[in-house]
Amino acid sequence: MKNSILYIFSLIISASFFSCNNSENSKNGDRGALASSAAEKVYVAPGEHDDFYAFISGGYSGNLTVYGLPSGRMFKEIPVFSQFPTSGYGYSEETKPMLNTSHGFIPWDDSHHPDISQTEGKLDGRWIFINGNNTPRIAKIDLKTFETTEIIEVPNSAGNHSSSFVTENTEYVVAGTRFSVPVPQQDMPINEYKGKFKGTLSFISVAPETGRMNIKFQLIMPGFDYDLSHPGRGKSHGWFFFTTYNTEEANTLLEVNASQNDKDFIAAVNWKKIEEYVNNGGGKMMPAEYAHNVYDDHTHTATSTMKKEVLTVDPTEVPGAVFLLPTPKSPHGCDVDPSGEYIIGNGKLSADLTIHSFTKMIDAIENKRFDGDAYGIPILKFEDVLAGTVKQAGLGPLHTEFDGKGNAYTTFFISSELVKWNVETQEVIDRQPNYYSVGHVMIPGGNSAHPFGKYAVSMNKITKDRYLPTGPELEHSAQLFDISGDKMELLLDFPTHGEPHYAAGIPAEIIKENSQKIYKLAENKHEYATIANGDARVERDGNEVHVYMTMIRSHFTPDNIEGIKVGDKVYFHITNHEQDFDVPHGFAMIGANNAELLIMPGQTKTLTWEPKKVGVWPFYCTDFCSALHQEMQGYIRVSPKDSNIDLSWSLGED
Ligand code: K7E
Ligand code: CUA
Repeated sequence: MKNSILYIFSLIISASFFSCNNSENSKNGDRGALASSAAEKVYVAPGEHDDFYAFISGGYSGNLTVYGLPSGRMFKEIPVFSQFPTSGYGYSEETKPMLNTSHGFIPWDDSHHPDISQTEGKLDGRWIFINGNNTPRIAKIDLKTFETTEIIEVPNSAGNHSSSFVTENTEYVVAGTRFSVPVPQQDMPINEYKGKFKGTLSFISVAPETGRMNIKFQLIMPGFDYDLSHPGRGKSHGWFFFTTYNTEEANTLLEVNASQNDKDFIAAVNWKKIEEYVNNGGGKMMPAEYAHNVYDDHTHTATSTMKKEVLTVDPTEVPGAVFLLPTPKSPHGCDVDPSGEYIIGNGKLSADLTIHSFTKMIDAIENKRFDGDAYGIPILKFEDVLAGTVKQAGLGPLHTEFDGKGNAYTTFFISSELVKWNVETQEVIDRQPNYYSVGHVMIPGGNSAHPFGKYAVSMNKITKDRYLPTGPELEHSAQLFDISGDKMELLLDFPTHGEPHYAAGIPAEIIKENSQKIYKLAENKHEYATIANGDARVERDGNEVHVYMTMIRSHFTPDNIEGIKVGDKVYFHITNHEQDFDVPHGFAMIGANNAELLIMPGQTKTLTWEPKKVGVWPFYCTDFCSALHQEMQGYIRVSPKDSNIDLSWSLGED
């Protein structure tokens, strides 16, 4: 025990040394000729477009940000798990159901790993998936509209971290639990964790046409911490690999107690075998409660359905489906090279990188060369599956990506560097410092059979002196490298929003032509849409008032409403009648306890307002939409609760 504490201490101390060194470097940094050639490489002339989209997770912002590469310019923040006042996501009546869970309305999450849909191992650019860690959920964003269109909660999970990675035809998006818990949940002593808590690995099927998600099955695994995962591909398609730590099954002082075993495991799951088993009636339905939220582009409205059961699979009942590969030492990242042969365990407390061979693994399984079992799951022998080791590559390896040219790029958190090495020979080719303490690295297409090995983006945890100071709280910092040559070249620093963990990049041409420009008004099926201007009206139903409103440059119809009373609940259902690209209008109502709405052309959104004070209260458009934007305004007259003023409204006549 002492040893491991000392070891961790020495890692922490070396981390601070490295940081100091880096800081020196940056101040005396090599500006000049080098810098100007780097500047040219990231320069995207005014009006020109970037070559790649980068979708960078927001971590504790709960959202996903969209950047261009190589410029590092941010284009959009896509709200996913968090309420977003900028557009009204999670505030509008239409989008509130997106954030519904079995725990009620949850306006936030911690999102880590975006992954783009694939067809035959290639990025197809249809959807991007991302996990919510805290209240386990998987979200799907449609890359036509760049809007979150589906969120499914994952029951029997906690700390949904080894998520959300897709298989090579997007058959499944996978969600593994980081914290094992009682399954099903129950009231029990925490110190009875060992043997009683379980970790679930959920395989969520994705319908090929619609992308609709559905939990196909949950594998109930031993109570380890399932940290990261990646799919097999090519020869290993049909398998999925998960790193584990805390195979000690400690429930307290994990920083020491979960670092006892010399090796933890990578769990190899043959999902095709389990799929066959459940298709033939295998598995057990278990009562569960989880929300499935779906947004419809035509009704512009989300619905939330509470599901009541989930199909579970005991791995010991499907022989040949799950195996454990010993892997040093509390591995974090679990990465599979583009050929599908090599499975890399980034043992975060180890100085070496472990590379397993898929071929050797299959061979060992076929010859039944096992080294005992854990809760009935066969353990393979380390030497039997090992393809090789990258020796002393750095300190604190976290994640690895690939360039499609036979090279791997591993991040080292403690020694704060990006290390390039050859996958076949396991020799280190190059190393570049990161400013500071890198987490993930992203190469566009890095989690696919066909990466685009031109750029790598490292996402760093510590910013310190890289930018002008902004008080104690700083944005995180990403660094863009040109990886087209033998040596990596640092091109650019750019700040990122929230805490990026992973990111997913894709050549712009795969998605930009499909990017939707407007919603067609004629296809608007919203329950409260006002398609014809003459249909704008106000209706009362008890103390509920429904305002059917339209907006077009630069007018609201109606723009004056009387007969509203204190104690009413007013629903503004507003339809944007514009049919031109990039002409949203906003809507803000004084005293509303939510946010503004930003409404896209052809779309309907609803804001709720509960007036509390008598008076005449204005509303206005929040988006500068025309030269007469400042004139885009209106009034609501609010009378006392017992007044008998009739509802009336103006339709644009004088
Ligand atoms: Cu390493 Cu959540 Cu992928 Cu952060 S995780 S770095
Ligand atoms: Cu509409 Cu400003």
